[in-house]
Amino acid sequence: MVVASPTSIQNERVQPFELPIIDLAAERSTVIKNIVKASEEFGFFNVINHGVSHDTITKMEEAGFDFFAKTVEQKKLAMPASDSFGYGSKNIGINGDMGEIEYLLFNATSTQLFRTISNDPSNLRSRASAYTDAVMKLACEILELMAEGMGVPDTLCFSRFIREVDSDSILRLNHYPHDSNILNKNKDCNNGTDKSPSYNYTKVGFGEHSDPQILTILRSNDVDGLQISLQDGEWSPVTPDPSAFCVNVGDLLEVMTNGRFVSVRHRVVTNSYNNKSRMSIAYFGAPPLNACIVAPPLMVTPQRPSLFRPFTWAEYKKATYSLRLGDTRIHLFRNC
Ligand code: GA4
Repeated sequence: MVVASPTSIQNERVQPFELPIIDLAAERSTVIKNIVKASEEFGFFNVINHGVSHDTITKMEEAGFDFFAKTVEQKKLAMPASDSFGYGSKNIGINGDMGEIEYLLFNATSTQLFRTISNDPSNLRSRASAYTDAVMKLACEILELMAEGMGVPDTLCFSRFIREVDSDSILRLNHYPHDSNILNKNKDCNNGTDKSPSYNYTKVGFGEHSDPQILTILRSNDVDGLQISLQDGEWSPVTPDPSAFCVNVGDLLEVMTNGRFVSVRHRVVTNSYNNKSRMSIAYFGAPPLNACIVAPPLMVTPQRPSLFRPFTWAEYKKATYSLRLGDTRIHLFRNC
């Protein structure tokens, strides 16, 4: 039986939390040290001076907003859903998870990208292709700094996977529409300024989960909503920074670092007091389906024995898609 996931969040206490900021223009050894520290402690950090041009980012975002402004019929026509790719609304995955979201999901390799988009609204195809190229390079740079920081001699050991032509990387545009009805109610009562609890609500935009891939590079506009789960179990809102990329460790990187880097659970909530829609663009760097996922020998020591058995990305992906969004899957691949 498919049970619907919770769609609203009540009376939750949230502690604000500032993500570590990694300035890629800083001195190399400092950058490496800080990336490793943030990946071990939080699995999340913000990257500034990342080298992805403002133009590439804004053009991608504009194309996304143009697309989501179309009617549902037009959106479905432009991006028919197939193999979980294409346009989706409210349904997340195939096992009954729901959220206050509409999205576009496509394979991030250019040939696939061309297949998913059946016509080209707002130059989406070329803009997504330029954007994906740029963030893929950024992801590789970060993965190479990570490998160096872990002392691995082959510094391409993580990035090589996502550079492959048949990498299974994904690009996802998420649109969390603001609720104009609730806003109008607030406006009627309080000239639109009040955040009165009687009308305010927090709903689930994208339920809690960890990312299954290697590394996620997320860019959002200035509307809040992303929260990460800290070690004490509290949810912490992440302040959006449109000029930065929010980077997080995925399950596969946790496995390939033999548990040193952590793939942390996160979620997106929608708040009635936001008078703008949140738009995020996520690149999920993944290996080819047949890639064998295993920690490099240096990560495994007598003091730190191998935590996971080797497996392919295809196996991991299959497990991921057979489970619910909030289910953990990494433990299924642990050594006994
Ligand atoms: C979470 C991360 C990515 O958005 C995603 C999601 C995927 C989907 O939306 O199709 C999944 C989810 C994500 C993990 C569990 C499964 C698969 C929905 C779902 C219920 C594209 C991914 O790779 O895994």
